[in-house]
Amino acid sequence: MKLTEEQLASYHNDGFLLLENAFRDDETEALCAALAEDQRVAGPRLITENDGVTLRSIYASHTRHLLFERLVRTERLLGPARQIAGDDLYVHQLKINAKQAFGGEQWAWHQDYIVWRDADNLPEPSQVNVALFLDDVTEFNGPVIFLRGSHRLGTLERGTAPRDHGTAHIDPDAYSLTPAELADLVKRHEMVGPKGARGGVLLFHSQIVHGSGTNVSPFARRLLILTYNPVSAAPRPVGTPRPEHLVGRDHTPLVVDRTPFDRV
Ligand code: HL5
Ligand code: SIN
Ligand code: MN
Repeated sequence: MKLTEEQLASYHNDGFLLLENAFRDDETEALCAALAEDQRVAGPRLITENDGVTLRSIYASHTRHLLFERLVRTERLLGPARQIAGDDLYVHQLKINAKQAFGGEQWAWHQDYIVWRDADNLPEPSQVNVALFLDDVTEFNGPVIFLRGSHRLGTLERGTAPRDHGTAHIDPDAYSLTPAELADLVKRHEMVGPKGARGGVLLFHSQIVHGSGTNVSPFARRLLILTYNPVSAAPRPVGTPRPEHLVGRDHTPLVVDRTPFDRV
């Protein structure tokens, strides 16, 4: 899979790009089965919703399960991301946001890079997010919503963000835009919520403003979000880094793996 000049231009202009039907149903099913196994083991990489029980996010499945390890090296994800970044890449972060049926909670409006800059010392906003739809994404189950072109605004500084990030996952709530900022931004940046069948891939820039609503539907919206970072923009260690399930420490350039998923 190679992005066309048009697709690349569209990514650079909008800050996101949807590639439909990148993975087959049997492949997303295999990934969901692996996810079900992975989420059985308790630990700090599991994040719950406000009820303290329901799964909200799970981090770093690629460090525990062969299928996810292969996924981060598939040509279908790594190829487009490498074209966009124009550099060798490693995995900065991989998470699956579970957004469960009847109540998967919202993700506040935010930009990603500012969080990784402050918490992890990432030197520049050169990350490429690659989101894989593990379920059909519709207007009903809380699609990610972008402000088109807002990645070109640079970093929207937050006066209120915490200084000490400790070792935890950071919920975008801590970096959220204010209602007044949002109301102003939408005058120039249209809201778009790319939707599509499971197996779709949504590429998005680490500076684009995004968020998503509560899932009030009977359909889960499991979304795998893989963040690649250029090897040349790996963070220099300062202080105590956040744990490896949040911030990848292996900065070796990823090489494409062509092994099919049904050979696991
Ligand atoms: N939860 C991530 C982290 O690194 C940050 C957010 O959407 C990504 C902003 O802890
Ligand atoms: C994110 O901000 O990375 C997650 C948004 C979502 O899962 O809806
Ligand atoms: Mn985000």
